[in-house]
Amino acid sequence: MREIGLSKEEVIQELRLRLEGDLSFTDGRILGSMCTYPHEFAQLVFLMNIEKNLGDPGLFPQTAELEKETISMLGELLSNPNACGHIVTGGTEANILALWTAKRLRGNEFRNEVIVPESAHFSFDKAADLLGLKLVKVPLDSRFRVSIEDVERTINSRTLAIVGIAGTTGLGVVDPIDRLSELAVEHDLYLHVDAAFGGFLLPFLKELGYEAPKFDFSLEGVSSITVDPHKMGLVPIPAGGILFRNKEIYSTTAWRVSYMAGGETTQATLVGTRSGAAAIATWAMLNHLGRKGYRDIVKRCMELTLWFVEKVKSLDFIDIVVPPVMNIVGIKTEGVEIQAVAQKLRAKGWAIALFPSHIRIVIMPHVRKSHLEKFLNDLQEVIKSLGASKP
Ligand code: 0PR
Repeated sequence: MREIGLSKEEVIQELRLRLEGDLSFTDGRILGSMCTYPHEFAQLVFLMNIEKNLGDPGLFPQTAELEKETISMLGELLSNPNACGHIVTGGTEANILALWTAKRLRGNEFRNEVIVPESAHFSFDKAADLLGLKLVKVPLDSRFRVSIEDVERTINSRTLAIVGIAGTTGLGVVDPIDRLSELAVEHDLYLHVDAAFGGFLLPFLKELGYEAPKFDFSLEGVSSITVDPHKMGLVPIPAGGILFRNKEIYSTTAWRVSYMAGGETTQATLVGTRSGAAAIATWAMLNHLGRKGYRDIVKRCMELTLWFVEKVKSLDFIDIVVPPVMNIVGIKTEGVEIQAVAQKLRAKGWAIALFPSHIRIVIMPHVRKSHLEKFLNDLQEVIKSLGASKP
C-alpha cells in the first residue's frame, strides 16, 4: 500500500483505466447473465443507507423492522405472509442456510442425504461439502425437470431433505414441486425450493396468463424457499432471500449473541456483519414497483423471449432445447459442436453462458431486441463459418 494517498481525481482516473475492460449491462453484449443493471431508485436507496448493519440490529432497529416487512411482502408473493427469513448475500447463502436448517432440524450421523435434481445449482455442492451432507443427484425427465419416479425410488431412511428448483440455472424450467411436496409430506422430509431466479417471475407469469406451475408455500410440504432480489428483483448485489415456512423452522439456525453494541440479539444468517442497505433497497423496490411494475417488466421480458425463440427456430442447424417457461432460452446446435459455436461467439464479444450441450440466453430487463438481432446475425454467420452439415 502507498505511504501517501492519491487524490480522489487520480484514483477515479486510475479506476477508469483499470475497469475499462469490464462489460456493462447497457452495452448489449451480456446475454448470458442472471443479473442486470440495478434499478436506479434501488441504487439511490442503497447509497442512502450504506452504513446500516443488520448484524447488530439493536443499533438499527428500524432497519430490522423493514427487513421483517420485506420478508413478509416476499412471503405474501409466495403465498405465506407469515414466512420468516432474511435478505442475505445471494442464492448460495440462502441454499446453504436451507440445508443447514434441515440438518439441525432433523439430521444426524445416519440421516444425512439430500436429494437434488441433476440440474441443481452448484451452490448445493458447496453446501453439502460444508455441512458434511451427501448429495444424491437424480436424473431429469424429457422436459428437463426432475424425474419424480427417480426421486421416489431414491428416498430411503437416510434421506434428510429434497430440493426442487423453480427456474433451473440452465434452462429456467420448474420441477414438479407439487409432487415433491406430496413426497415430502408422505415421508416426513424437509423440502427446500430454489426459486432464486424464478421466485420473482412465476407469481407474475401466472397473473399474465402464462403457464406457471405451483412452487411456493401454498404447497404444504415446502419448508423453505430461496428467492433473490438481485436477479429479477432489480436490487443491487448483495441481495438474496431465504424464507422459512414458520418461526419454528427459521429459529433452528438462530445463534444468541449477548455482547453487541446494540444489545443482545440473535443471528440466523451465515454472515455476521451484513448489508442493511440491501434489505432496505429490496423494501423500496417492492413498494415502488408494486405487483404491476414487476408484472410489466416480466411481460416485456417474456414477449421478447418468445419473439427470440421463434427467430432461433427459423434458423438452420440450431434449435431451442425446450420451450421456455421463463425468460431463459437454451440453444442447441445440429451438425456442429456447441462448444465451437460458443467459442466463436465469445470471440465476437458475446457474453453467453455455456452448458455441456447448450448455450443459455437470459432475456433480462437490460436486453433489447436490437441486441438480439445482432446476436442472431452473428450466430448465423458462426454456424456457416463452421460448415455445419446435417449429420
Ligand atoms: N440457485 C439458482 C437456481 C441459481 O441460478 C443461482 C445462481 C444460485 C442459486 C446462486 O445464486 P448466487 O450466485 O446469488 O449465490 N445463478 C446464476 C448462474 O449461475 C448466478 C450468476 C449471475 C452467474 C450472474 C453469472 C452472472 O453473470 O448463472
